[in-house]
Amino acid sequence: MIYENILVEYQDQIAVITINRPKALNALNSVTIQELTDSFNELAGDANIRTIILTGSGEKAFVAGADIAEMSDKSPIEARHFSQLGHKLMNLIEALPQPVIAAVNGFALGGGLELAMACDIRLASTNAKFGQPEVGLGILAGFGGTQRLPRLVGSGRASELLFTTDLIDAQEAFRMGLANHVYPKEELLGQAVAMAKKISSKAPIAIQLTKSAIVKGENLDLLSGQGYEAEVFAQTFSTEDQKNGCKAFLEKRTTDYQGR
Ligand code: CO8
Repeated sequence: MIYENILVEYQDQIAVITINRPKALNALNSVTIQELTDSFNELAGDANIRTIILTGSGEKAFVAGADIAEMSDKSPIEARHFSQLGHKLMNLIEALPQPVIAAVNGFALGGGLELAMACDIRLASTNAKFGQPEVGLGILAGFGGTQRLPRLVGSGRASELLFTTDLIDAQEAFRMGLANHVYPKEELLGQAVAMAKKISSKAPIAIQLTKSAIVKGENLDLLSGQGYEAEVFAQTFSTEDQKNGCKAFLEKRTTDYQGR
């Protein structure tokens, strides 16, 4: 598929999606949100792709937020629709069979941070900056920021970021648990690919079910989460990969997982 605002590249079992509006610091307009939705939907059905990396083009930004120029004149009804369009994309990322790594290569603000938070893992470059500037524009973090940020960093720290609009740097994001690792800018994508390769070498169905247990577990009490975990644990025992993986360990050899 040809896209206007994103690039999709493939490296073996890894897909790299690059948001490509560098002149607008990769701001999310509705076309970009729709293209991201379409590309993730396409990748969801591609069993050859085991891990996805999401990043931004240019020197400065991952994503500097929703497109303020497009958004500013919306009516309340249009704003709700825009918010729902964003939610649909973020929820799709969480529901994907493959893990998604956000390679945050600069500003991740507003909708950009919300997009990164919908990914499973966030890696940051040293120049990355994170923040939720929305209340400084008279709006609020309407792509899931009021929900995902407190879940990720706790309500006190989330409230501070959401109320003050202060930006934090990559090291602070790392300390809060918002970024898993921080790398020099020129190493970020390579490190993301290295992590994606490691993930892609494991059993894909086990990874998919682990992801779904993590995502689902966020919204469940411990006992219900354990109930779901037992279900998906059982499901792995109907896969060839479980038989081969356990057998390979006992025979002191490695195996290539087939995703079945
Ligand atoms: N939307 C549209 N255009 C943008 C955006 C944006 N979010 N961010 C930057 N741009 C554009 C600038 O307008 C500028 O364009 P031009 O060259 O045509 O003037 C270009 O990108 C470069 O930006 P700057 O010149 O401002 O670059 P600086 O290095 O000086 O500053 C900043 C970089 C600090 C990132 C600055 O651009 C900035 O503050 N951007 C806005 C950040 C922001 O407020 N983001 C939150 C947006 S709101 C949001 O995300 C809501 C999500 C939930 C929506 C719910 C829907 C109901």
